Amino acid sequence: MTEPGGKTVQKNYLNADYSIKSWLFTLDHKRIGILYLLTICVFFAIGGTMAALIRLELLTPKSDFFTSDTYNKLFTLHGVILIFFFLIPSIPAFLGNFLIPLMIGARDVAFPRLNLFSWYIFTLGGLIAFGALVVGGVDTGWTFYTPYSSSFAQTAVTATVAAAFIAGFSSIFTGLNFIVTIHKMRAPGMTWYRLPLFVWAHYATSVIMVLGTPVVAITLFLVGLERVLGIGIFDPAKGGDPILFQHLFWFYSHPAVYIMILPAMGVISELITCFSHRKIFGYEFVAYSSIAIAIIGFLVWGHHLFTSGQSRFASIVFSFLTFLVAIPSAVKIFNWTATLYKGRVRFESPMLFALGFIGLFTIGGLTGLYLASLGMDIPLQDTYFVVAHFHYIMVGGAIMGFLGGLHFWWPKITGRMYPEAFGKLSALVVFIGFNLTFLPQFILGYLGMPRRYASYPEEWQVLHVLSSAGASILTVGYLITATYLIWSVFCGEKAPANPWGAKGLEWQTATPPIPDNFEHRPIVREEAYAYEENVKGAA
Ligand code: HEM
Ligand SMILES: [Cu+2]
Repeated sequence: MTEPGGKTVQKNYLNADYSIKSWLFTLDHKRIGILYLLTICVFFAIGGTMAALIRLELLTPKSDFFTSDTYNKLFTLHGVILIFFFLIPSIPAFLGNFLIPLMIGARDVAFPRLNLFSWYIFTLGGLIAFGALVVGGVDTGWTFYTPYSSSFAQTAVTATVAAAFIAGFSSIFTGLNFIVTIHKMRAPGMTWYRLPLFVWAHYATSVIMVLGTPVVAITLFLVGLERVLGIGIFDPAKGGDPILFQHLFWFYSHPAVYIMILPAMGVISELITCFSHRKIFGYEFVAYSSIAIAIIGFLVWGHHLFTSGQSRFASIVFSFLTFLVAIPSAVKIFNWTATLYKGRVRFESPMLFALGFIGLFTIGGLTGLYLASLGMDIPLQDTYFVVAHFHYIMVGGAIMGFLGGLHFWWPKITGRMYPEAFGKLSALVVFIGFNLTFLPQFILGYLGMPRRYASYPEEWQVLHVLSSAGASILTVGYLITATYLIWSVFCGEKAPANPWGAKGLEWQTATPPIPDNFEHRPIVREEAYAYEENVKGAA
């Protein structure tokens, strides 16, 4: 079916129908994945531009470019857009949608209409958020801490929390869709222990989406109600409790950080096995560690409240549980490393992103343990150390995983190869730019630089300038990637069905896949990643 030579152009999901209408009303999970990709790229560009402006302001100790008010709005816009409208949906909504049915040998997700609807409400939420943030701006930070956000902020808080509330439904529906799809639509022979680890990771992520998102949705709804009706839930002047907000917010938002990272871990597992040409070491451990992260992730939110006055006993328990959540994360790192060891490793560009992920996520995770240590968190709380910690995970980890996955599946998705040398260059530039941006921030935090300020004492300027320089390099890295990927869609070499010699059902169908995914329903007869292992000592 994929044989070249025959003149007839094969029908695939891209050329099946070119009209705009066919895209806007599509029920094909692959096209919906592409719709998400386009939308989140727009949000990434917006949030990224805000980051550039923030780094511009921080070039100098005084606030010369923006007033403090504008600066507050900048970092809020940056955080809200990038967390709620880029990082959370990025891998699941784009790659998850595109790949899960292909990987399990299904024709589509369980509820295609709900899937399309999810994209619409996501986009609607994004537009409202962007509108609110541009028209009035919001200055509360992405965490919307009360009572400032509920009673005092004069900015467009209500519209922004409404936007996040609406987008939340898209997350819940996507999670639901994935769970049912994975339970019900696996091809014959695709047992749970033959599922690709990408699918396991998305299963765990979906559980968090379904169980966690309603909590933050209600919390944000209450902030809106308090602003509009003045009911006293969070404002102490009205008999409310501002700390209650922090509990409810982090009860979702801590697990949500795993919505951002687990799918990336799923991507990395796929890349590491494929480019080591070896079955992943300890498949069950990697699969179950995703589930463990999803469960323990719900028990550690209190590590965001160490300095809020919660009881010392609570802090000790939360600190302990936070250390526990590092174990399943470390299991993954260990098993990836063990897979690389003795593997026939090829350093193609997706693999470079994967190796970058491992290094950067490790730094992010380990510094999380510093923050989880009660004594350390007191001086470090709300400093740049925390900023550096989560950027190492979210930008160094999640975005590296996103780029790795994007490069890996790009030929399958678009039917074109990108220039490999540019892929390698971009992985390198992004890695260097990233470290130069965020390493100095650990030092700044250690020295005591608080987060969310437009000005700072002069002696910290050198570190800030380094960080801003790194951000410029990082931007160049992203721009290079965007350029050659877009170029490849039009001018890239035609991609074969399985350019990396990977295992997995998605590689066994045509490139790009046909509208119904497979000509015949596949039957699975092998474990996942059944690479020939008899290569001892081979170079
Ligand atoms: C090994 C796992 C991790 C540990 C032990 C850990 C620990 C912590 C701790 C204790 C804090 C609170 C710091 C403070 O405010 O004083 C924190 C903050 C944060 N972490 Fe992590 N973390 C881990 C993984 C992650 C992951 C996977 C992500 C994201 C994908 C993440 C994102 C964040 C964010 C966004 C904040 C700050 C939120 C804010 O105040 O704006 N962390 N982390
Ligand atoms: Cu947390």
